[in-house]
Amino acid sequence: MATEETKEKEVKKPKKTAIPSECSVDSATVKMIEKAQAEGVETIFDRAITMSPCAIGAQGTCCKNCSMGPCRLPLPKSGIEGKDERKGLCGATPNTIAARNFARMVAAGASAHSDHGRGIAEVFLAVARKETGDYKIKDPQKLIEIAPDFGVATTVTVNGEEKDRDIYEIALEVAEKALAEWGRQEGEIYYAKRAPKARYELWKKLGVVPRGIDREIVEIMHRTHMGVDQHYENIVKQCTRAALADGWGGSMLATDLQDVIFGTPYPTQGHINLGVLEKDQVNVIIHGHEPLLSEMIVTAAQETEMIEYAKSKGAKGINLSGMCCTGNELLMRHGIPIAGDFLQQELAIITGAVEAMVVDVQCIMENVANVATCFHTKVITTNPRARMESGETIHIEFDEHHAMEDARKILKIAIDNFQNRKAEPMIPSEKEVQIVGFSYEAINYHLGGSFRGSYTPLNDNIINGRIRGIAGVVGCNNARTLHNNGHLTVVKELLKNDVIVLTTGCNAMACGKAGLLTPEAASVYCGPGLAEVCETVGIPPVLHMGSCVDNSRILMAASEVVKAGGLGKDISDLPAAGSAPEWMSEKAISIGHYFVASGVYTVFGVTMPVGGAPVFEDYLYNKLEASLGGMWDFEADPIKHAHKMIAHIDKKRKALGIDKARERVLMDMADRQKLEAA
Ligand code: NFS
Repeated sequence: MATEETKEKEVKKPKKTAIPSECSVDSATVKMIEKAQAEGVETIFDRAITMSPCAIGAQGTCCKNCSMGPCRLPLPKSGIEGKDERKGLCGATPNTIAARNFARMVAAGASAHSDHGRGIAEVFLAVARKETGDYKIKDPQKLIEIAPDFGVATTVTVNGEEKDRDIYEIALEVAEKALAEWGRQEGEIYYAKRAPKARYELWKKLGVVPRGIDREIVEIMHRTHMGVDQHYENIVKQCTRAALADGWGGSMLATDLQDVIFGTPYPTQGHINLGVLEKDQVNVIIHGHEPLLSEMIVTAAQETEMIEYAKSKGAKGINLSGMCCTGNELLMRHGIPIAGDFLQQELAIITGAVEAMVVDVQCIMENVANVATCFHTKVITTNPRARMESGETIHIEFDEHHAMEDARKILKIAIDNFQNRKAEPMIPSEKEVQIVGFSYEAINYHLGGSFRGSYTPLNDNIINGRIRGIAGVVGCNNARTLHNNGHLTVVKELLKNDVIVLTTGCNAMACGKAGLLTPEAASVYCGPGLAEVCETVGIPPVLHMGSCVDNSRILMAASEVVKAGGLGKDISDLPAAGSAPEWMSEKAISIGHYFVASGVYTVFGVTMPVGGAPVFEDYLYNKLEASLGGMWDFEADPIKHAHKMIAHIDKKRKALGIDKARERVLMDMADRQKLEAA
């Protein structure tokens, strides 16, 4: 029994804290963790030290889908010899349990992206109906391009003469059809046909073309209920439908409709890291995922009246910056700086310079509200789906019908808070420049030029071996691994081996902070072939394609590469691979699975919650390729991770018969070097 003295010691014993330099490879992050610890403010990095993950959950073999459990089926330390006898009370095997858990992650991830998409579609409908004056159709060209996918005509014949239809008329029809995609009970989502023909035919043959988005997600929840689907292969089949409904449905609709109302991104310059905060200005961080309100905040922050109001309170102006994917959306379209990635959200507040953190949905840590109470920062929640119990948050509910009014109200709260700073802020100096905005339309334009927009030059350079292959490297940060290290090591290793990288989400932010999103990075980090191509075209070797819903842009880019010819008939024929080196969210699992289902070999880092079910694991990592052409893999070591991707790319080059071309390119280089040395 503890004596009074030992009890006191226990209370006083300082909590274990993280060692800042071991938390991140980003110096701004390290500095702010040090500041947090000096001021006694706990962050996620400390909690990752004091709390270990559950070993059984991490294996994917804990079932809590009924009240007879949780049934926990850890893999015996000695492994399985002979028949695997493990089962839950109902008899569910580790494979059934891990597959169910995996499926529920797909369902949650697909829901997050798709519900975001639904929100955009609803606002788009309000715009088309002219119910809101705050939003407009900013990119009518994109609307005209997507309308045929919904079977909506863009012209009309009057007295034998073909005329353009009114843009709002087109918008209304597209909006109604788009919104109906969520509730579609039969048939298939419109965008499935955007995939290369061979892919679409394969999906048809396998019976996995999604019906409605909501329907596929609901069906996962049904099948994973106690006592329903008890075969991991059949569960994965439903994962495929739901994930495809996300990638080629909810996410792709979100991307397209956002482009129509906010503009399609084209290359622009922006800045990134905590150094974008301004000491003398009112700092407002916009954090989350839906750009609906944040687009209005951008407009409101430019109003003279608002700037004057900020000045009247002693500030030099209003400084907006983004965080997570709302940040990516604003960066891509307006060049608004990004203050940081997922793991930097608490740290931004710890600078003491943030007047308001405006949050909407997804990837918002509840602890930002607690951290904010140690400083003057106001945390403002704006979405009815996302409120907070912790801290002292303010809720201003966003409504598209009075969006500008909401935006002004929020900015006023931030401005009024400027004078409440508790101490001199400490803003790290780190701030990198980056070139962003590579929508698949922009890549088309950049590679082919304005008269000859096409992916052909990219294909030519893949065929001739200067570019070895294409990688999509995406996904989150994870406090269980060295922040940004996995992202940067994987990406740099790929570049060194002449693999061009397409990026989104928090990987894009890691790359931006490390200076990889500039054309100049090509000569520093790339192999000779890729460097030559990037230098000739004037593009960075890592192309920032946007937020996580914008992974749909990667699907479109891959489809365009197939259509440009010479690299096979399907996405699965391409010398390409996917990766999420530091993933953590359920959205990443949904994305991973729609990449796989689209024919991409996809490697995840950190951990995969399937290790406790070896048969299911083997199905995902090996067997799935036979049916889908793509498959999952896992590799925690970032160098090996990159080399698994490169090996797959080489396998595909060989199958296409273009492996010899690369040998010639390498020989050319060696010969050139020999000449130079002589
Ligand atoms: Ni994607 Fe973007 Fe980042 Fe992960 Fe979260 S912000 S939606 S989920 S953490 S990449």
